[in-house]
Amino acid sequence: MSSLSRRSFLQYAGAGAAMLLTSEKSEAANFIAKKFLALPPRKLPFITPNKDFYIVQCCGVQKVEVANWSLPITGLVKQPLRLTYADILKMPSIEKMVTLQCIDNEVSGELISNAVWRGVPLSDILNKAGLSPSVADVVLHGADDYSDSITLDRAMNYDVFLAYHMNGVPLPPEHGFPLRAVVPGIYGIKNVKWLTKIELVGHDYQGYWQKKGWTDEGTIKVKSRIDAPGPYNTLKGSYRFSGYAFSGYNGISRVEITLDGGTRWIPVKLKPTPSHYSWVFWEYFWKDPKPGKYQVAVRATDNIGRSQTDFIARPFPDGTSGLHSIVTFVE
Ligand SMILES: Nc1nc2c(c(=O)[nH]1)N[C@H]1C(S)=C(S)[C@@H](COP(=O)(O)O)O[C@H]1N2
Ligand SMILES: [Mo]
Repeated sequence: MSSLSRRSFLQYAGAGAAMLLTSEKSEAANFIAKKFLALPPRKLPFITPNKDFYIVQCCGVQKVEVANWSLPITGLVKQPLRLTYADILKMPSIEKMVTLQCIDNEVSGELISNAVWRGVPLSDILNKAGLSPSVADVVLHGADDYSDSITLDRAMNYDVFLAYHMNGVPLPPEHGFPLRAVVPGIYGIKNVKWLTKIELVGHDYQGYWQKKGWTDEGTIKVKSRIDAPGPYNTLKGSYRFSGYAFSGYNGISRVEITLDGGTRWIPVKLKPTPSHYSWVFWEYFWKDPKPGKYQVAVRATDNIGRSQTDFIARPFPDGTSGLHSIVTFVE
């Protein structure tokens, strides 16, 4: 494996990191890095408590009263349906651990969290209504006039569900109470909150973000991050690196770390993970490192062989890519 160019590494902290990149070899840069840019490690729980779960929406948190709420299933159906909250709670439910990530999440970013969701498979609800043969897309409408769609194929897969519980309690208002879509493997955009209507249409539907040029597919890209140490820290000796890797719905088969800017890649230890739809935590014990300055990066591969690319992409139009890289000093 050839050495990665510096351009192919993403730096952690905006302006300061850019400055470091351009004058990386100078003592002054080292001084600046050590003095000002060191950030503490992230210590993440594997399941994100609801109060810490990231929140993103276009148009503010919607307040929905269950008493005034019901969910119509309309459009190209044999039998239009309207389900109350009580109807939905009575249906057979499934529970899955699913990590959610915003399409706007940087490779080193915070817009990703993991929860256990309970709800009703969308396919059960669609089958209740009965599908016309011409259905192409299932449109998910939210109380904020937000909408997005998934293909009928995807919708009929049993892992797509309408969730009413998050980590064992009713959805908090900011996460979509009373009902939201959970679509494993697809960025947050299609995990519509505050559902008000499910509509079946015969064409390729363009939702809120698609009308602004964002992806209509939304497949999550393989990504990994270094959470400990934070960037620009000085280690005093042996150190346990840690972080996460995430692939959407395929699980993670391998995470590798480089301590020398990409010349040599070393497999790290993956922690047991109960769900293919969740992030995977990894660890690497670096024993007796020699004093110096190190360019550290990680890369992940999922269970269907998709590898994290070093190609740097901005969020628009279909999500970020690149490698998360940090500078680490050893004294
Ligand atoms: N109704 C509605 N649902 C929405 C959105 C929105 O703006 N309105 N934003 C989406 C986006 S971009 C993301 S990343 C996820 C975030 O879900 P969370 O706030 O529960 O983490 O909600 C999605 N569902
Ligand atoms: Mo998002």
